[in-house]
Amino acid sequence: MKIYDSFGPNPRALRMFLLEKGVEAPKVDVDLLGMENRRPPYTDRNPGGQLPALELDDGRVIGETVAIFEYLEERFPTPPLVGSTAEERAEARSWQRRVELRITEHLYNGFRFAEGLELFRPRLRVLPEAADGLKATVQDNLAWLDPLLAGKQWIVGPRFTMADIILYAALDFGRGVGQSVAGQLANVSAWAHGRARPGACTRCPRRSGRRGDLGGSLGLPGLGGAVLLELAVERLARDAQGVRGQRLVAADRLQDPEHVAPLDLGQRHQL
Ligand SMILES: N[C@@H](CCC(=O)N[C@@H](CS)C(=O)NCC(=O)O)C(=O)O
Repeated sequence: MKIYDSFGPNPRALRMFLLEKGVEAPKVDVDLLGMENRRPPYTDRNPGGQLPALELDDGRVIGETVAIFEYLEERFPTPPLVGSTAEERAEARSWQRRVELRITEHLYNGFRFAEGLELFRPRLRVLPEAADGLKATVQDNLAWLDPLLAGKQWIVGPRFTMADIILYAALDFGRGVGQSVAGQLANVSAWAHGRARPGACTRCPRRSGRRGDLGGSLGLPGLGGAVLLELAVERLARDAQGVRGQRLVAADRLQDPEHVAPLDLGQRHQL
C-alpha cells in the first residue's frame, strides 16, 4: 500500500485517518503546485487528478478521500472511524455527506474561486462570481450545524468518526484562507477547539508561525501569503516529523486514547 500525498486538507485528512488507525504506509509526494497531479503519469493512476490517492499492492489506485477511508476501515477496522455496526456506519456516512455537501465542498470552491483563483484557473472551470455566495453558504451551514452539536462530543455524538476528520481538516484550512468559523457559533467553535472535552488540549503544543504575509513574492498572485505560509509550515512539519512523529503520536494515543479532540488532533499530529 502506498499513499500519493501532498499539502492540502484532503491529504492531511488521510494522514490523520491513518494515524488514528495506527497504520503506516509509504508516501510519494506529488508536486501539487507544479500540477504534477493534473497530468500523466499521475492521471493514468488517478483520473480524478487530485490528491490524495491510495495505491494497493496489486497496483490498483483508489481516489477520493472518503473511498480511501472506507477501504481502510474495512482493512483495519480498529479503532472504528466509520462504525462497527450497520447502524453506526449509516450514521457516520450520513454526517459525512452533510458535512461535505453543505460545508466543506463550498469552502474549498470558495477558496478555489477567490484566493486560489490563479492556482486553479488552469485546472478547472473557475467561477469567481460564485465565491462570495459559496463562502456565505459555508457560514449558513455552520450556523445550521451549530445547534445540532449542542451537548455532543463529536459530530455523530459519542463516537469520533471520519466526519470529524473531514470537517476539522476543512475548517482548519478555512482559518488560513479567510473563512474562519464565526465567533458566535459556540458549539462549532467548542468542537473545533477541543473545548467540548474539558482539558482535552492541555497537553498539546500550539503550532506557531502559521500566519504571515509572504505576499506575491513567490510569484503566485491570487494565492494569499497566509495560504503559502500555511502550506510551507505544513510541509516542513510533515517532513520533520516523519515516521518518528507518527510513532510519538501512536504512543501518546495508547497512553491516553480518550483525550483526542479535533483541534488537538491537528496539533498532536503536527499535520
Ligand atoms: N474529491 C476529492 C478532492 C480532493 C482535493 O480537492 N484535493 C486537493 C488537495 S486538498 C487537490 O488535489 N488539489 C489540486 C488540484 O485540484 O489540482 C477527494 O475527496 O479526495
